[in-house]
Amino acid sequence: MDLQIENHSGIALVTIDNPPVNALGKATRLALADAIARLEADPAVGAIVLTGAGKMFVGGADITEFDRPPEEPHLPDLIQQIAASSKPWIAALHGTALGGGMELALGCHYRIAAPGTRLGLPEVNLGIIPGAGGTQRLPRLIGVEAAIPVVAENRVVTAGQDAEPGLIDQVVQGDLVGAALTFAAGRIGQPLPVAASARPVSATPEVWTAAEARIAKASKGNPAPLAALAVLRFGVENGAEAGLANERMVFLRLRASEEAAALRHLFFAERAAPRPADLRDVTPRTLTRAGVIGGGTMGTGIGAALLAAGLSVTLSERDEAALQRGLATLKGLVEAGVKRGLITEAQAGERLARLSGTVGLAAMAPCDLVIEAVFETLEIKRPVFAELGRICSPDAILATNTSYLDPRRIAEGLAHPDRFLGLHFFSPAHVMKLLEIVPTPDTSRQTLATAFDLARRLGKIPVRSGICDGFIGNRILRRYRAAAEDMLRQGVPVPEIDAALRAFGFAMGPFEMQDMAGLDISWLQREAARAQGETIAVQPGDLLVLAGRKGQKTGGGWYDYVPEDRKPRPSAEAARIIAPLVTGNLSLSPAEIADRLVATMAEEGRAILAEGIATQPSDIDLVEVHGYGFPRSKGGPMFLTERRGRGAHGTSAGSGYRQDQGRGCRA
Ligand code: T1G
Ligand code: NAD
Repeated sequence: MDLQIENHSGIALVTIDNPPVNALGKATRLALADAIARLEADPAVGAIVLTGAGKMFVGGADITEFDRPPEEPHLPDLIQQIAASSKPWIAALHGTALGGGMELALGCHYRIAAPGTRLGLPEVNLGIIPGAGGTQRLPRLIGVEAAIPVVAENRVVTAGQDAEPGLIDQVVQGDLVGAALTFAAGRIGQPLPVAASARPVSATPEVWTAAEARIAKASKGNPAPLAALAVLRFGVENGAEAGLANERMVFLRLRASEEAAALRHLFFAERAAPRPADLRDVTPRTLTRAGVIGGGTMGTGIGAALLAAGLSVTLSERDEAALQRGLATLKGLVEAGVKRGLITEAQAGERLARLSGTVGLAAMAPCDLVIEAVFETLEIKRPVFAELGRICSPDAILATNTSYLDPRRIAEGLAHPDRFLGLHFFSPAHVMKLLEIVPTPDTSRQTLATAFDLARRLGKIPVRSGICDGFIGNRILRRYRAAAEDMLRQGVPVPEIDAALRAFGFAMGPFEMQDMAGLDISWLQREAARAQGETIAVQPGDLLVLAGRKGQKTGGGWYDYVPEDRKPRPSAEAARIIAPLVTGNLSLSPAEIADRLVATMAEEGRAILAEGIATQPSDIDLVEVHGYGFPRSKGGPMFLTERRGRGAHGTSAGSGYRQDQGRGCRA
């Protein structure tokens, strides 16, 4: 369909109709180009109302076209034709007007909006900039200071709330199109407003300086936000015509960039994640009452996430003292949201009203979901589930948050095992978006579909994992760390390895990360395995732990630390302790260090795919980006090595990135 045109007493009503988001794909642009030309030439048409069918105005340009060269008609040209029209164009906005959708509205002479309509220019999230006039028209409508956060910082404004004056001409309750037609009727034959691009605009040097510092700090390896600011400023200082030409040039350059390709890859992977194709025919159960067992680090974070998603939460602990500690921690997490301005006091109060505590498991009986987060030992977890199996209803979903234990062993003997699975949250659980969903062979499709639906309600990125040691993320983490320690043994110094990974885009390198978490955690795991008779060679980390260097918590690990300062300082003492295990004098550039470690992650990812533990490469990228700090602007290890394997840039072992590996996940 793409576009419908109706005539209402000399006013043309143009409705963009391209489900699901009215994206401005080529067919829609062709229909719009034809409509613009016909309506401009039709003497019977005195004004035009432009609106969107369905739940929104327009969600943007069609991102699926961005892997191909741009095709005519180009959106900025169509918008320029509307802006230059001799007849008034009135945009009637509802739902969302994002990216090219907002730019289309900015090209119109007037904008009428339903209250709550969201307008934004999220292009920078995709590694590009607004490419259809937004960087030039918006500052001339609402001022530079108001425009910068929208153009370069992904700020969304809402009609009837904070949409700046000058952006929305009328906010109308009820019949939006009717109000827009009436508004249009009053503009027929009237002088048109001064075109947005022709309006004066200016800003003080302080505005640019403050914006540049703020945006540089926040943009984390994504060049688009600063580019958007620079393009906006260029137009202010050189005029709209030059500004529009410059915007187009910079947009096309970024559109073809590796960063933009990476961010588009994640955009589509993130939207597909909560709705796996093989579960779309299953109706998820409705969950309202959740139980959380264990009020420690994870249990309190999980409880806060469940409260934020609107469920009631009963927190269970071993004894009253532990329960009070857990409830206090959980309340603190909710109240921290108020301090940080994320929620209001009233919202915090409403959430805490849905929180209760109990000692033991009896109060879990009415829950339709129970998530266990007790100590990481089978001897404690298994009895918890055995008792839950007796107490809870047969269709209550029971989930373990275990990191490393085999869920099948935790559920041994459990009544109705079809409703059991692993839900592996990441710490802090109310912040980290990744959720590894780990079904057992007995888990039903409805239980699985309900878990994915829960993830969506929690605002998480769910990834299905088969059962193996560490599931997807921790298995790759172990391989990554081992590769870094191999590099260390070959002679590459610890600080150089960490610096290379920070330069690549990680917040910290593998050794800094270990110092933060504590070297003793993995040392204890190795010692336990050795005690079971497993042969594990002495690791550099063993020598450090045995020398009392467990990381930040002991004032030293791979690095030295001074009290009250978490800044890692290269340690001659650590180097001396591990020297017996350093046998080479390998020297690598930062890019070679990062390439080798990313290639190792991808190699483990390919093994995970081959074993059916993960269903598709993009799931592995989501795990790394949302669970382990892999830089978004690189797209993930599978994406990056595939692009390099195709010679996009840099060097790296094999590609191995094949779409649709889909072997189904071995539960
Ligand atoms: N292009 C193509 N497909 C899109 C799309 C888009 N812009 N937006 C969404 N989809 C797909 C999405 O992948 C999913 O597909 C389905 O539509 C429903 O999406 C010139 C160049 C609009 C707020 O960045 O933020 O304009 O999985 O589940 O929850 O300067 O989609 O069903 O197969 O997210 O109702 C700028 C991106 C583009 C907005 C709707 N615009 N989209 O949310 O639906 S660049 C954006 C969103 C641009 C100009 C530049 C959201 C939404 P599938 P959904 P939703
Ligand atoms: P924690 O030690 O902080 O908390 C565990 C809590 O469980 C304690 O408060 C303890 O009192 C309580 N508990 C123990 N037995 C109980 C019982 N029978 N009934 C009720 N409460 C009981 O541990 P944590 O870090 O929150 O980890 C919990 C689980 O989550 C573990 O399986 C762990 O592997 C997993 N996990 C941890 C992380 C992490 O980063 N900490 C990340 C993901 C998953």
